[in-house]
Amino acid sequence: MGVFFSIAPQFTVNMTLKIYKLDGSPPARAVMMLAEILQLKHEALDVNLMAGEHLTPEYLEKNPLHTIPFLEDGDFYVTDSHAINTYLASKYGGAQSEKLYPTDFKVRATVDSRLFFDVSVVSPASSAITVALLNGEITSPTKQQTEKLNFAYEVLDKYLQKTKFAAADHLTVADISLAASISSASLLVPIDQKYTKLTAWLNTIQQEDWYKKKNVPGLEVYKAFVSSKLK
Ligand SMILES: N[C@@H](CCC(=O)N[C@@H](CS)C(=O)NCC(=O)O)C(=O)O
Repeated sequence: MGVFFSIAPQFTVNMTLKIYKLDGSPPARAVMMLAEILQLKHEALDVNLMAGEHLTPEYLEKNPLHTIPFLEDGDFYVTDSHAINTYLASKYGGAQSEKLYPTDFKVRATVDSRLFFDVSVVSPASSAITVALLNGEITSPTKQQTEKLNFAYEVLDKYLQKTKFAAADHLTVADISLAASISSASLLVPIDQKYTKLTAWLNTIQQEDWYKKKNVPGLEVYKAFVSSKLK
């Protein structure tokens, strides 16, 4: 009876998906990696932050926070890479949805906690250094900045002692966000080899085609910037 309705409308790929991004931006790369994993049909639009394209009245009307990445799904808007990725995995993940963003309350809470760990610990520690380099305030990370990133590495290494990936024994959206952030952070403060689980996890992720295609090119852009500033 219900067989004729087996293709749920929420899994229909919407041709109007637009992703505003910049390859050098770690959170934008996290969204582009997930879009690649899901083979999402979308339009990728570069937003030149240096030219202030994120501060135009049109962009601010849609995204008052003026950040990238930013998602437009028809007339529905999502700000923040973590919110974008949980939305995309839930709505367009199809058969991969349950693995990428599990519905089990406890597993989902663990995925969310790793995503918030990225938002509240890893990304701020990394971007504080990037911004200070950009403003010419530092030419190498300060002791305190280095300690903050090392703390993030230590915590993630501990999580990875419990599960093969950041939140479970399989890849979830948390790994995608953390892969973008940690690969970028490691250019600022190298990951000490003593973090064996973290090093092994990053090595595993670096083998993935979606990582090579959607993280590596932007990481190279970021690396060129960092190398031009670090002494
Ligand atoms: N938590 C946000 C961070 C987004 C963010 O800060 N993006 C930076 C580029 S990496 C940006 O858009 N900066 C411009 C601005 O904030 O005006 C996310 O994950 O999307």
